[in-house]
Amino acid sequence: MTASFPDDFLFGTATASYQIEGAANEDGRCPSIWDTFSHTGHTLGGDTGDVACDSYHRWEEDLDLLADLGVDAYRFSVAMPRVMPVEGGAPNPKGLDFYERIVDGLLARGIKPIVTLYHWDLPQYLGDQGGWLNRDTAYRVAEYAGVVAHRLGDRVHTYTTLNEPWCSSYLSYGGTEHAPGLGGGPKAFAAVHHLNLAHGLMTQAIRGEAGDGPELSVTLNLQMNRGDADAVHRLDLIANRAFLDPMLRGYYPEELFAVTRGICDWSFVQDGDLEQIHQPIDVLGINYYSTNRVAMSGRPQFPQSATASTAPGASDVDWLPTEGPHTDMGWNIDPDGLHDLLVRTYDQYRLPMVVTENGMACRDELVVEADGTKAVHDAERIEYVRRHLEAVSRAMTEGVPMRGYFVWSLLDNFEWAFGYAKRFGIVYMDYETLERTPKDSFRWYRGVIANRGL
Ligand code: IFM
Repeated sequence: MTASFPDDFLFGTATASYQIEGAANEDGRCPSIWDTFSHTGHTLGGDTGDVACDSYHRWEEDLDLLADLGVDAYRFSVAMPRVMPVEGGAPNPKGLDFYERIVDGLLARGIKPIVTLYHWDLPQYLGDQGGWLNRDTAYRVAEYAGVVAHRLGDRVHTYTTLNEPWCSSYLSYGGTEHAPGLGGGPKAFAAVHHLNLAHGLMTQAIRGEAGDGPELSVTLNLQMNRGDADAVHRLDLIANRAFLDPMLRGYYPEELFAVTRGICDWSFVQDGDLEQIHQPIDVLGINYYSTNRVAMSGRPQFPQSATASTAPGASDVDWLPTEGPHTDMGWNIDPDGLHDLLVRTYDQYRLPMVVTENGMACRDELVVEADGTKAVHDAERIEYVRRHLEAVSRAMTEGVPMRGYFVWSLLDNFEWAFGYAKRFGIVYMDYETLERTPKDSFRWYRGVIANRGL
């Protein structure tokens, strides 16, 4: 074996509500900012999450796939629009029932539920009041977290407050790539802070309702940047430390204020906020796909119109072309980057970690074999996952406490602004028939899990 993992290491796969559930108008669910965004021409081909993988109806089939795969844990997200569909109203029992069925269905199959509470599908009624630019959103989302924790309690192994707040702030309010696509440049810093505040309030609400049994965590897509040292440092402050430091150390770095002077006065940070944000958590989730090559651009920090070619949140930095090979997303393949990121993050923050997402978009093709069975031969994805698991194992050998690894994703699904054009699943989705076909990577990963190693 080139890498082996302990028995308590969690092998799993991950998904998110809006990306797989569909059933957008059922059982009382209200629209989210992603329904609005996708229905107003902001996604490739006008794709929406209306049907997606229809997991809202086919959840048992999906849980059976997980059981067949032999995973230790499954990471999925709860949709606030299902649970709190009416502004100021009572929780929706049908929404809570749905997630309870999933949790109980997982437990019945011997699979640990890992619940993400916010994976970007903010109710539109909160979006209408400014979304994450509005401080009140943090309090509403924390209330919802408490409602979910009250119902699901300690049946959940780990509650994750937020998924990738970098995306739900910079890409969503600074840039235009993600809902609501505000394109407000430095306005995104208010969203950053309110997401941080939500994280702190959510952890307290979850602990209050679910007790000390479940683990608490947050998932960050920390950047691993290479290239010009000034640019790397600038992005470390804006993309990484703007979240890590308040959550895990209780402060914003002074240098972050310095590099944003003149464009953001941070007056939205109120007395006592940092104490609220800085709450004990058990494990840090890391989503990792690729690395960036960066350089200072010579442009001023934050012209109002940041473009996709600039680093969101830092318009004075350019993202340069990276060395190949690249995935179908155009992202470079750099497993050493994962190793280096895990080692660096542990050196600085000393928390156990779990890779909550890692995987590859490929141009998968469904083929019909001579015997009539359907298959997808995704050797590239197998190689990608194998090399990244080796990188995790290397970090562990060097003393980094890694608790698990989750492939993104169980199913091909709605890839946000790219709609259904990008396939990350280890199970192929036929979007016409909604038939699920396990790919070669599914069978390969099953072997890895069974052998506890490569
Ligand atoms: O599909 C997304 C997921 O929702 C968040 N992390 C990155 C994935 C691939 O882009």
